[in-house]
Order: sequence, then structure tokens, then C-alpha cells
Amino acid sequence: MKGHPNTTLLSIWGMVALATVGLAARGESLAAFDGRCILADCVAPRSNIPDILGRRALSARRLARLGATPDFRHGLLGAGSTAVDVKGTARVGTRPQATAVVWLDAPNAPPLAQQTKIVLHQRNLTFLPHVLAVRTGTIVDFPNEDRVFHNVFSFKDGKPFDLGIYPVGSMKQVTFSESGVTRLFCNIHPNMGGYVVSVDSPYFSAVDENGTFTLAAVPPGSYTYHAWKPGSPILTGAAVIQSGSPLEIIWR
Ligand SMILES: [Cu+2]
Repeated sequence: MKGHPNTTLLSIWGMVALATVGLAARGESLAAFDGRCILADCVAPRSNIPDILGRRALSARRLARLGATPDFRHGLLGAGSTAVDVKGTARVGTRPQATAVVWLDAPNAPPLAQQTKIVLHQRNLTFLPHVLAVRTGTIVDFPNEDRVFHNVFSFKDGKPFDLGIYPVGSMKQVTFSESGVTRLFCNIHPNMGGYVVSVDSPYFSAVDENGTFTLAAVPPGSYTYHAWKPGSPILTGAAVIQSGSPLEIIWR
């Protein structure tokens, strides 16, 4: 029997909802994919939502007919939905992890169009913030707002650069054109240290001193998340982003 097109559409979305509810019922929610392994190539279990939707409910061809994106990892469940701010926590066991960055894969996101200044300050012999998260390609200002000269550089990983010695009140810039973790040092003050983590995604956040973070304006859907902290492999897992669902990051 051939249904009315609207009926067909409703059935499809009903199947999507059932698949999502089914996963939730089995505990395969955001909190379940918290990365329990510690090996360098560790990958947390992944949600099978894309498989369920792809094979059994919504083929890419069918989605195209419906005018929806065939990209299951970016915005499928969010077709017609409003972007949400995703709150989350990062912990090592039960202890909040303050020095960390969390981001979501978003291969189809529009390119970077930097409209605001991103600043990494030098004040009182420290880098502020201690961890700066940026989207790959971002230009970062490095003003010297201290009472002494500094010489900011990075040599080990990420973006290598050396800003040379520059006085109070002056400013230099670095473009973080590659994704990765850049460790910051000062040639004059060996106790100064910091990080710039550049990620190829508009959905990212550094973690605050309480171990909490917010990923702003994320279209609901199924994503792969990543989380970095110093001295550990990057955690990777699956997350279903929807309104009101927290994202829990746990290093075990
Ligand atoms: Cu210095």
C-alpha cells in the first residue's frame, strides 16, 4: 500500500525517534561514551545511530529526496531544529579536570571567518588563559601587558614560532594554521607555560577551573567528540547532541 507523502515522512521521523529512544533505553547516551581506555590509539565505543539510520530507516538517497543532509554525523537529527548550547564536565575519575579542551567533529561546517580578536595575554609572568582553544586558522594576538619583557616561543609540537623579545605595551600575532596542540614557553621566564589547542571545528571549548565547559550553538545530531588534556591520549567517542543533554568527558 502506498501512503500519502506526509504519512511517509511522519513514519520516517517516527523510526528516527524510536531508534533514538531505543539507544537511550540501552544506556547508549552521551554519558556512556566516556573513553575508558588509556592506549594511544584508544577509541571509545561508538554509537550505532548512524548505522541504524543509514541501513534500516533512512538511506542517503531517501534523505536527499526529503531535502535533508545525508551526513549522519552532522545535523541529521537537527534538520529543522535549533542549535543548542551543550554543557559538559571533564573529569579524571571523579576529580574535575581544568586543563582540557573538548570539541566535536564537523566536517561540513562552513569555513572560518574570524570576526573577533582572540587574545592570549601575558600578565604577572603568566599566560592568560593558561589553555586557549581556537579554530584552526585563527589569528591570535599576544600582547605584552606585563611589567617586564617577554619572549614567547614554541618549539616542540604544534605551531613552532619565536616572537623574539618584545617590550611592555607591544603586541605580536601568530596564525594557528594547523590543527594541534602548541605548547607555549617564554625564553626569559622558564616558569611561564601555556597551551594553544587548535581544532578543525567551530564546536569547541576549553574547560574552566571547575572542569565545566560549553559548546556553543551546536546543531542537534550525532557527532564524534574529542577531548585533550596534557599527558594523555586524546579521547574520542560518540555523542548525540540534543537540548538538555550534558556531555560528560571522563579519563579513567
Ligand atoms: Cu617571560
